[in-house]
Amino acid sequence: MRPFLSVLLVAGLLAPVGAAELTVTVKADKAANVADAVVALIPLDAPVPPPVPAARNEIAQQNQEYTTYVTIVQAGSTVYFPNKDTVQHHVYSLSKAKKFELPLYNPGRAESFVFDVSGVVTLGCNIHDWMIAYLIVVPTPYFAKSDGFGSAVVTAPAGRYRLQLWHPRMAAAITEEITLAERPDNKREFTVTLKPDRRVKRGPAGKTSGYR
Ligand SMILES: [Cu+2]
Repeated sequence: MRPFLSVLLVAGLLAPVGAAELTVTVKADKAANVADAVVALIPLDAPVPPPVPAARNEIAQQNQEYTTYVTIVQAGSTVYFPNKDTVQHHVYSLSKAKKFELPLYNPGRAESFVFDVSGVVTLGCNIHDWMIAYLIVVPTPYFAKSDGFGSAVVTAPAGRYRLQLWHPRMAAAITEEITLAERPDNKREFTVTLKPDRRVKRGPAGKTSGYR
């Protein structure tokens, strides 16, 4: 071994960095918990590990809804769009991060795409207006989505990161620098302003429409 490398090893610089855990709590103006907020940590000093090839990312169509309202994947990941319904669906996105269209396709089929540009991809279906979902493509494997308590837990190596916080109803993402210590109780709390929920309300279940 070259002396330079041994020195680095002795100094611990090449040893695996200890894991850290960060809990981000997201609240809205009136103290309500915010679910479906996206927290991503982009390493500032360390290289970004590539996406796990075996990970299966899926946004299905079921009961004429997208199964997940907000989905996060690392840039370079493949996402499948299986139709698990008994009716045909269409998928489109006009977003800069990925413009695409899957023409009407039958139950049982699953189209897939690779999403390699970071950004927000808004998904719709031109048959069912109320179907909307967000795919957030981030340049890092370290991310989490807040739960019903407004809590998102991200595990990452200790170190310095650019933290990005986003929600479909926020006007813009919040970005800040954060340093994670090698311990499980790193914490950060955000209070955000949410725009009104613009989702198209689905008609009452009993009501018939030509497209159902
Ligand atoms: Cu549809």
